[in-house]
Amino acid sequence: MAEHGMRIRAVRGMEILDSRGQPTVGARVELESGVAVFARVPAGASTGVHEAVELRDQDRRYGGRGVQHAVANIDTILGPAIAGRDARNQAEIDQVLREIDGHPQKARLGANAILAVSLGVAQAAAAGLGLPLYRYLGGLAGGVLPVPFLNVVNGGAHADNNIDIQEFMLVPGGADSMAEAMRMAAETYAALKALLHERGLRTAVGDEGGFAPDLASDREALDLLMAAIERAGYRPGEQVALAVDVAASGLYREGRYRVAGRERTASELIDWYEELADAYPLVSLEDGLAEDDWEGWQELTRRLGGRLQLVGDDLFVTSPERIRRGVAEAAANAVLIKLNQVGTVTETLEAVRLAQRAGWRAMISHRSGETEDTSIADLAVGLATGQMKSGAPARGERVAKYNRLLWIEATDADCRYAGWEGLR
Ligand code: 2PG
Ligand code: MG
Repeated sequence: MAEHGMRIRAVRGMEILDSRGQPTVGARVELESGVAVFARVPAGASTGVHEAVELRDQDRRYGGRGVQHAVANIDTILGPAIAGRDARNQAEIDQVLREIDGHPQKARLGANAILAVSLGVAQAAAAGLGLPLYRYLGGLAGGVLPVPFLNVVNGGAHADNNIDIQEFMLVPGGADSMAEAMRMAAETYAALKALLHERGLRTAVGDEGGFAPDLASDREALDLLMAAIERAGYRPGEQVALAVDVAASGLYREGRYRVAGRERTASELIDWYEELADAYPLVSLEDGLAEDDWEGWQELTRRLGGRLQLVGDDLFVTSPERIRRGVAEAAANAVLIKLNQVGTVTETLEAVRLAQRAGWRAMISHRSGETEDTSIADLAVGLATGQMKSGAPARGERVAKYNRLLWIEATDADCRYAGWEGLR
C-alpha cells in the first residue's frame, strides 16, 4: 500500500506571479496516497547566455512574458509522461523529462515547465515519506546550516546608480548559530539604512531587498558596509565579512570591461580586485569576469584563488558540463547553484557533487525574481553546501528562505551552523 501510495497520480501546471509581478510557473504534484505539493520556479534578470531556456509566450499578455505555453506543456505532455511512476525515482523521472524535451537547453517545452515538475516530484516524494525536503535530499549526511550571503546594496543591472558591482553582500560567518547570523545581518542592514538616511541617500530597495543609493563609486559602497557593520556593534572581517557579485558579463564588450569609469583588460580588472581584497575583508568574488572569458578566469584563479573564493555563476550556469571544464582548466574555485539555470533536480545535484568532489564550494542561490517557495534552503542544508544567498534580510520572498533555515535550526538538533568552515 505504501509503495503504491508513492506513485504520481496527477500533475497540474499553473501560471503564477513572481516577486517582480511577472508570470512564472508553478506545478502541483499529487501522489496516489493523496499527498500533494506545489512547487514554484524563480526567474532571473541578469541571466547568462548559456542558461537553460525559459519558455515565454511572446504574445500580448504581460508584455510577452506569459507562461501559458509552459503550463500547457506540463498539463498535456510532461505530467502525463510521468504519471504512474514512483516519485522516489527522481533521476529516472528527470531523464524522461529531458528526453521528451530533447533540446540541450530545454528550449522546446521550457526549463521553467520542466523544473516546476522536477522540483514538485522531489517535494512530493519527501512529503510522501513524511520527511522534510532537506532530510530526503541529504539523509543523515546532510544537516549543515549554510552561511547566508545577504545582498544589501545593489548596483549594475539591478539598480539605476553609478555602481558597477551588482551585489554587495554581508557574510556573518563569525556567528555561532543560524539565528545569530541572521541577527547580525539584520542589525547591520538596519544600521546601513540609518547611515543612508543620515547622509540624505535613498533608502528604497531593489528587487532583492538591497538598497540602491546613488554613490560615487563601488568603494564608497564597501566603505558604507564597513561603517554599518561597526555601527551595529560587530567586528568587520572577524564576525561579518564582505562578498560581491560583479556580474561582469554585463560590463564586458569586445575584450574589455567597463568598470569604475574606465575600460580595462581582464588583467587590469584583476589588479583592481586585488586592491579591493587588500583594502576590505572580502571573502568571496562572484562573476568577476565574463561568462566566456575562460582565459581571464584562469588568470583570476592563479592570482587570487589562494585568498578569495571565486564563484562562477554565468560562467557555469549550474551546468555539469561547464563545471567539468572549469575544474579541468582551474578557472574558478566555487560554483553558484541555481536550479532553474539547468532545469532539473538531478542535474543540480550532479553540479553540486562535481564541485564538492573537486574540493570546490557550491553556493545555493535564489534568483532576482522569486516566489515563496523555500526549497533552496532545504537544498543548501541537505547537500551541506555551507553557503546560500537569498538577498537582503527584507522582502517576504527573500526572508522566507532565511526563515526556513531558522525553522530547521530550531527543530532539528542534528543541524549545525557552518560558520567560517562553510567557506573553507
Ligand atoms: C545573480 C542573480 C541572483 P539574477 O546574478 O547571482 O542574485 O541575479 O537572478 O538576476 O540572475
Ligand atoms: Mg550572479
